[in-house]
Amino acid sequence: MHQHPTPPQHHPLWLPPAPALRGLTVAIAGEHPLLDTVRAEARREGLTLVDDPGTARIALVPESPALPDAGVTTQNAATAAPTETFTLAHTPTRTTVTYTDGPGALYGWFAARRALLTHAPHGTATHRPHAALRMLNHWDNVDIHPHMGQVERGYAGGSIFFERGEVRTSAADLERIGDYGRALASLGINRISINNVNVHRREARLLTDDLPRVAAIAAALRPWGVRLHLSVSFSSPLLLGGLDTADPLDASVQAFWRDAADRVYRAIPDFGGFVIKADSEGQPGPFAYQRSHADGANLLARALSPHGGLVHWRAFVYNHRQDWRDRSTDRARAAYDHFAPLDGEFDDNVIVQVKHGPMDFQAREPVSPVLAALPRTRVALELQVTQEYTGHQKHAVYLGRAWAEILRFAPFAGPAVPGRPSQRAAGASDTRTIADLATGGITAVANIGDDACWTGHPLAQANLYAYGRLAWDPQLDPIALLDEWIALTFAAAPSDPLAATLHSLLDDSWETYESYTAPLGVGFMVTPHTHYGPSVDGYEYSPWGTYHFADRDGIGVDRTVATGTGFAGQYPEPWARAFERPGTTPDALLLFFHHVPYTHELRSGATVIQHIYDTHFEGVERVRAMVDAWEAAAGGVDPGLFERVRERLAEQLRSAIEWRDQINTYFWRASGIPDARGRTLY
Ligand code: GCW
Repeated sequence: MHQHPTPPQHHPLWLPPAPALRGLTVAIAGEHPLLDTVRAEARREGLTLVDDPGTARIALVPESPALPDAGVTTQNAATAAPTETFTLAHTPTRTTVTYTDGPGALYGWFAARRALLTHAPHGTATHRPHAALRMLNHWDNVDIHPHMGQVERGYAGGSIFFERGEVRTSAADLERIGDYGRALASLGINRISINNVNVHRREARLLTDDLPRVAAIAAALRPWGVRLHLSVSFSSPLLLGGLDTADPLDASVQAFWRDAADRVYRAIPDFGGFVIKADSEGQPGPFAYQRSHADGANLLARALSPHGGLVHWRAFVYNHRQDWRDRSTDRARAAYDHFAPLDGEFDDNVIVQVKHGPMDFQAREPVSPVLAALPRTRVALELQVTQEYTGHQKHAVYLGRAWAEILRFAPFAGPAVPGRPSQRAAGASDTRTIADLATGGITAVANIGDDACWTGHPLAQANLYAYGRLAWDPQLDPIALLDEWIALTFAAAPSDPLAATLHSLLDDSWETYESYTAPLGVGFMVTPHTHYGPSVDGYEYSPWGTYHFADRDGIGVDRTVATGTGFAGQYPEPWARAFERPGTTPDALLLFFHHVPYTHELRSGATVIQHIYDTHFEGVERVRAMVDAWEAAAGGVDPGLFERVRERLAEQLRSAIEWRDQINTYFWRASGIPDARGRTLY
């Protein structure tokens, strides 16, 4: 067997050794494999284990002596028994965790640790996850893919799970995977899929030949309460089973999937299930057999259900071979058009996984209407932590604020009252948010790799942190989470100048990125294929369905019901009406819904063209300020980390200037309207 070199020492993420905990006494009562994990954690941190919870500085005590076994909830937390739950009583002299089950104890331990290290306010509160399923999807390939490399849309080196055509199972590899599991547990993430949703021939074999090695990965994650899922190919019966069909209604195909599921569960008894991208961007699916996506999903669901497994069936289905001349087809409509008619047809263990926006993880998109269109289906929200369209982990872009906005969007109610996110305009009776509607939980594409700092850009760790914490509790304030991440990672008190610098760098960095890239929600304008850097017309005459329709008079996509593609009509009221007219569409999304003249006046009062110039000039200045702020932090951080951030900020500035000049020049040439402030255009 090929011996892998020992991976380099990796960064401790937000869990560096905590001297402040050393020597504290801890009592941990109860028996459960995850309590053994907590005991090992306490020893690792140098705490003293005592028997008497009454005298301990930190005490973990069961709510009732009978612990349910390590088994799993698959229902939404709202209807499930209070599993994974704990009460944290944090006082000046004692921190007590009262837990309901093993996961509750594990999450309670990390919450206690966090409360002590961030000097959280004293008090008592019960914590339960908003959703039972909190997941990450890795787009890791086993083989190095000729176009996509080891990790598709990965910006942090190779995969921690695979290397050069093999599953990684050396002691060092499994240790790193365990450390990853530990970081996930500290946030409350309880599921990961380890391979890319584009399943090539080699990756299909994870389901067969590689199972013993996949089982070793599952074993490394198990002490952290993280269950493993695999992405599968709909064509597996042909690729692995020697059949000549993958038709979901064919008995031999059904038997193939039953056998496959039985085999996986023999190797991995707590296996999570299958993730699948079908009939999308060239992946095989049920359409080839004139079957529906419900037929396809239920095929896998029935094979998994005897074992309690789940199918995550992605709703990212659209025509990627569109003719750009065809103005009637709108990619934004596709997921709804495919899936809304199937509501009610999916088995209980199917989760339809929906990207947060109707297009594709742009820096700004409206929230997908699909999440409000499937009341009788379990739906999961899919976010993207890896920065495919948000700067490739070369640009510092903190996405917590973007995700909080998505999670709090209330499709059946108007916008929230400013400053009071839980309050809606008068008259709204159904105030359910996207987080409430995502009864199948929350998932996201991971941003880590075998890079020593895990995420390429050290500051991109903040995104993984915020994602995990928001998946647990979507009401958390993303900016408070940023400060929490800073405090834990850099052991920096809020008064520390380093904490202030990091905060200022990341705080509104999403809006900064948005300001110097594609304007007003129009999206794309990126270099085709790589999706890094500007190319205004890069996708304009392509088959991918991502157009901006800029001409000499105006720009934007008419998606209204009255005169456009009708996409706005996929929303329930009051949003359908709001998006139908430019005057009631939020400025940030104007060009997603409307084609308007460059002279169109935004709700902000600026014209579209002047807004483009202003934001692009300002965006670059904001990046310049980030560069300066970081220079001033020299000496206060580890020199290696300082250099890496510095080098990436330099690239961010170069790239922001490139974006500014290409976007501004393009629209000046197209419109012939000069910048009101006379700044340089080319
Ligand atoms: O965002 C696009 C990416 C593809 C990806 C696809 C998907 C895994 O460009 O690389 O493929 O979405 O989500 O399936």
